[in-house]
Amino acid sequence: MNPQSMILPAANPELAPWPPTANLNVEPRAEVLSGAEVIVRSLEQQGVRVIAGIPGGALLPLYEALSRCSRIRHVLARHEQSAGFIAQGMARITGRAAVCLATSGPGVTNILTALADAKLDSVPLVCIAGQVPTHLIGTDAFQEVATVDLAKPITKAAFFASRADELGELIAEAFRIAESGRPGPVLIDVPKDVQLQQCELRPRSAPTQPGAQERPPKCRSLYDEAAELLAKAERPVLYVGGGVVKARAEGVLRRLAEQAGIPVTTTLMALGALRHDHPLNLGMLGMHGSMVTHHVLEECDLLIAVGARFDDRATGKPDRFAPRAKIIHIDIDAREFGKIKQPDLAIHADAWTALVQLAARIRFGAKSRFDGWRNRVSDLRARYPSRAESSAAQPHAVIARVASHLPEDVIVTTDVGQHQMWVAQSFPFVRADRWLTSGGLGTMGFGLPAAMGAALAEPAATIACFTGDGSFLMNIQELATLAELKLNVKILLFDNASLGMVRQQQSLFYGRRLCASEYERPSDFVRIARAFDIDAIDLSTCSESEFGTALRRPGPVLIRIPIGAAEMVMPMVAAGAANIEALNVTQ
Ligand SMILES: Cc1ncc(C[n+]2csc(CCOP(=O)(O)OP(=O)(O)O)c2C)c(N)n1
Repeated sequence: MNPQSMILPAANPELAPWPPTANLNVEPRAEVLSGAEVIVRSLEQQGVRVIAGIPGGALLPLYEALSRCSRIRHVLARHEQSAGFIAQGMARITGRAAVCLATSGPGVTNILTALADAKLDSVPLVCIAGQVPTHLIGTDAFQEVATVDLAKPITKAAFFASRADELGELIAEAFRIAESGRPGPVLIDVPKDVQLQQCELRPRSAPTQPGAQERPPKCRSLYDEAAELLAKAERPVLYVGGGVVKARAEGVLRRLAEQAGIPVTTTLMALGALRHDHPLNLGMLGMHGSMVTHHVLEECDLLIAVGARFDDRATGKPDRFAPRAKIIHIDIDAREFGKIKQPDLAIHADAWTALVQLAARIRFGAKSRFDGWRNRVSDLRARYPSRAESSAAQPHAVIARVASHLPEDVIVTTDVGQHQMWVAQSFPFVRADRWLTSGGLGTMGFGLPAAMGAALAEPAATIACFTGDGSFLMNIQELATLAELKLNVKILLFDNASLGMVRQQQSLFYGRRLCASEYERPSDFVRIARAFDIDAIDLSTCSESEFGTALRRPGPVLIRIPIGAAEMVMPMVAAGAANIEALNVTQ
């Protein structure tokens, strides 16, 4: 792993050190703590400063301990799913596991979506769930659900805490698992009586460091093989996924691409890994990717997949994806090899290490070998300009306008639907680690709470949250939390009075039979936001200077942007089709 990416727990001078510095001559004294106090201490030891959650009976001992003996800031979300997404926002920005809390039963079932979302997008989270007292487990007690059973398939690990004295180890282990190798969410289910149980606690040794384990084997000779494949190739392409962003390997990616002169296409998760205007950047591939990418991949003879998992949205029909290419697949998670496409060479490594090794093997003069290929790519670009470049299509034009008022280091979040794809296609991304979208699970309702989490992690940043009216309604209650916290979140609400992406699919693939995709009575979002005490304006009635001021003034604001219901995201690959068969119609 890139050493720079190992963000160690931030030292908080305000907090008493724990464990106390060991005095080797004196037997360390055991302390008597409750399970809840052990949890709080352990979270502090991991450097946690902010957590999000909602209390309930089964979690009240933990909340009592938080208020009595900790300076950890608790953010009271208005729905547990949002608490999970707030934690995701923090984790996606810092790269460290963030913490969310949910009480037993409905609190847990509400937060599961955010955990599943974190699993598919490899986001490190630690969720602490309250559980009914041990003696009631299995009795269908009030607010009892089988939390660990529910969480297991959608988390990296799910633990049940049966004793207070094991909580310290469990929490350290949860952070280690969440952050090491391929990151992901971990849940700990803690019965109420275990939170109340007293235990003797001896000071532990130093906390484990993130990424300290799960090191993939050294595979030096495989890099030589990769270099040989590249030396024999004539039309190589780098296919870059979220693993590059997780490993903070964007710098070395650029170096490799430039040294060897290889065109780069990124997945939705890796947008910005190469600046949007970099000459080697082909743009996004997949269902709503650029036509030029589809054509380049059709002709490519060596695909170097780095931290990408050949997701169906990226590949389309897998056997028609990059059909002429040999494949080198580099991934931190060996389970990805051959899952969708059989690689000719698999390298089990984190993206940073692998790209450094490959870059070191680029032969002098390699770049000029691919001059012809780059010329061909330029021809294809001219033949298939992206829609964002070629038209003043309303959504793309609005996105460009929004971007022109935002700082270059803006953090961008989205919800799910057409607006998400328009932003993916045309926002001028310069940094991938400031792009937060629900890629794997595609969860409507992600955008606003994730933006709030990002703002909590980086209070000085500007956060632009692009959302659709359908998605926004799924976690609209968080406007209350936003008003309370006054975070610098700009909500760009694309209002087409419909579930646009569903409407689009019905229009294209279901004989234009629109069913349950249009709102009969659209909501008045400006009034709703104002009722929550959030400033709000409507782009159809405000001047350009009001618009710019709203985006630049610190603090939250909602801007309603009317979008024609018939607007479509193009190109679009139909489900089951090959990417090269993408539709590219204009309504
Ligand atoms: C929680 C959830 N439910 C349903 C879907 C299926 N779905 C995908 S896009 C979409 C419509 C989104 O509408 P909106 O947020 O208004 O965005 P638009 O497509 O109009 O830009 C739906 C219902 C989903 N992705 N997530």
